[in-house]
Amino acid sequence: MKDVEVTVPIAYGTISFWLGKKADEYHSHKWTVYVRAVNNEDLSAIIKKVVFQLHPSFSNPTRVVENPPFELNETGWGEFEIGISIYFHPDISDKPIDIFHPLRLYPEEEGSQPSTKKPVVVESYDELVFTEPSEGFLQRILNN
Ligand code: SLL
Repeated sequence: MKDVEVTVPIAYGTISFWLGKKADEYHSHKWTVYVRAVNNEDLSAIIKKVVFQLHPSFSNPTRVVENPPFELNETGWGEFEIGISIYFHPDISDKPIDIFHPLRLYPEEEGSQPSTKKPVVVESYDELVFTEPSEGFLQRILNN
């Protein structure tokens, strides 16, 4: 559709918890990396899959999530840049969007003690903009 633009605000980020007594050398934290709509709506009308690229120290570091919620849970010991590739349904775009997101496990505030209750959260916002969307795509998001 000409002169139509669809803008979808998204949030992506990581949330991590120190495991406290349950921590061991290689699994000191549990964490989640996610992509979601800012209004928490279901993104599956738009997103076909999200590929999370983890550090090579993880087994099977390329993780594909094909259904919502587009998130991944893991445990680990270190901070690294997570690659996030968002793939769209074929009638929307054949170009994935590639994002890098820093996984943080340790709080940045000086003097803060590790806590099993207070997560370390890093969240970013972005907008997906689709120009001249197809009829099918518009129908799907309007009926969503
Ligand atoms: C560092 N540059 O040296 C970083 C790399 C990698 C973290 C951190 C693996 C966990 C698992 C894991 O946490 N890797 O083996 O399951 O600090």
